[in-house]
Amino acid sequence: MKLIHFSDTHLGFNDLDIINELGINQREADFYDAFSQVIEQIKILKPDYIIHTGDLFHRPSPSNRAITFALEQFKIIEALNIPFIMIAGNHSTPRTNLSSPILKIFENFKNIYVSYNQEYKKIEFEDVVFHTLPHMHDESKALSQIELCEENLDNTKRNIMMLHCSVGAGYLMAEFGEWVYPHDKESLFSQMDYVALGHWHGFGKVGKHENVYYSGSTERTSLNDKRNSKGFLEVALDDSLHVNYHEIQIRPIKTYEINCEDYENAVASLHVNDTKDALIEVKLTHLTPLQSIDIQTRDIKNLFSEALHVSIKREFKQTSGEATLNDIEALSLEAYFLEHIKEESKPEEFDRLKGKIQGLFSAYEEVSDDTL
Ligand SMILES: [Mn+2]
Repeated sequence: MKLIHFSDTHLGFNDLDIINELGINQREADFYDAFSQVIEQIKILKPDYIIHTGDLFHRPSPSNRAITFALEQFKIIEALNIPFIMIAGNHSTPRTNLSSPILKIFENFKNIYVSYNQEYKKIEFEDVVFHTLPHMHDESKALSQIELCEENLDNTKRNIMMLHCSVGAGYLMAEFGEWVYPHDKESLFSQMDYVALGHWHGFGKVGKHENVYYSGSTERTSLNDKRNSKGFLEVALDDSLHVNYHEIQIRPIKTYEINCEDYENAVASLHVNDTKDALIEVKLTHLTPLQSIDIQTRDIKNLFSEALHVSIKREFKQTSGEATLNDIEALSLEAYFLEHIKEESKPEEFDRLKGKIQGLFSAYEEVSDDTL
């Protein structure tokens, strides 16, 4: 028996305010592209079942474009005549009953089976039972649902468990309302042929359990996710379990550090090749306040002219001996800042920077003065 396991596709996610030639947010388009790649691979690999372990959409109420895209893709999946089992993740679970669960839109597809009501659901076929546990808000209810799962084990068939949660505290995503699977119920995993997990965005087997896997997400929902490999799992369940990770093509992310104690040399020795269409993060370290004025964001961005996006983090050098700025009655941030620069720099340098600072502050005021 062959399964394709994928997860955390976060359709509708967007970021960075970059619009592509079709008028779509580029990062949003990247997520659609990643999803399509998995579907293309499914057509080739022809599994017996397809499973998705949650966070199909990024939001409980996705945009029209995200819903339209999903319906187009599920029409393709439907035509393959392969059962597709999907559970809700925390991102697709509404927090109140005022909103209807989005996964309900797939109820009328013949080959698509959805589990989303914060309840255990047994989805049964001739040779296999899928024990689905979608995202749960309420931990005591979750426990009763896990017990239902235990009672429904079927020794005459394969048993596959599907969950969207953190197993232990090690796989938390630092999001609101995450579900942590109870440690004393992990023993249930060994009674399953395979445990498919969603929520954690990296691929991996979970600790000591030989049959428990996160497939990871198909794209990165944060620039803090520096993984350059995303994909899906091909799971073979014959005499033994074989899990094969397939990588898809995603936009690369690269990080650079420029040590400003030796700025010129640090810039000269940067390896900026292979940055075409990439997401770039540059960390300026050991900055002094004066350098921070001189080193313009534009200059750094120009070093990576072919990149899709460059984000810059500025880390200041720790200084001892705080100045006497507390004594100054600053009339404005500009005056306060100018006074600080005056203390920190030589007179001729101060004259040069003064104009620049005033220019920056006036530009800021033009932008922020939208109250009129
Ligand atoms: Mn997720």
